[in-house]
Amino acid sequence: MIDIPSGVKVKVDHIGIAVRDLVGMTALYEQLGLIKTEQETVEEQGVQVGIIPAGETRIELLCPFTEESPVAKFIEKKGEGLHHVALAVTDIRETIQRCLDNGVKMIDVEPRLGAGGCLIAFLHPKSTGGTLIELTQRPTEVEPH
Ligand code: CMX
Repeated sequence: MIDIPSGVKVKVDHIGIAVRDLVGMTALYEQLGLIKTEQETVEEQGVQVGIIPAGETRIELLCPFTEESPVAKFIEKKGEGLHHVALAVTDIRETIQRCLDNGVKMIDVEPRLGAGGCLIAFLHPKSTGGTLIELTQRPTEVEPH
């Protein structure tokens, strides 16, 4: 059994959904009563992100604007749909190390800067039964290293 330190709290930070038509999909969610509050361009990932709060979590609609985007490659290969699940962790470096110690293949062994000043790291879908999992640590919980 894996030894999880006491006090570790994890929740679903957001669910990333790959879309071709950000405007059309935003309208669909608005019909369901979920309203997009922000839109952000993440140049490094080649996506426009529509942020839709949903209770304690949020839905992020990911619309690629370049063919080089990992999301564009995903849509080409698998079609639109669930792209990743992001888990909010309190200590991302500790979580990465625990994953590595247990043989999980990480895309990022060092956290990098994501949207909103969060530190993020991805687990490889080959190690997770096919779901891309993102770890994210909010800026308030980011400690200087
Ligand atoms: N969910 C599940 N599987 C995925 C996936 C996803 N989101 N993206 C890729 N894969 C799978 C592919 O289907 C492929 O599987 P098979 O080998 O069985 O066919 C495998 O992963 C490798 O994919 P690939 O198309 O050959 O692409 P790459 O190896 O170049 O990259 C990956 C794959 C996951 C390493 C890359 O997409 C990546 O680094 N992703 C993390 C970054 C990212 O997705 N950013 C967008 C998020 C935007 C944001 O939150 O801001």
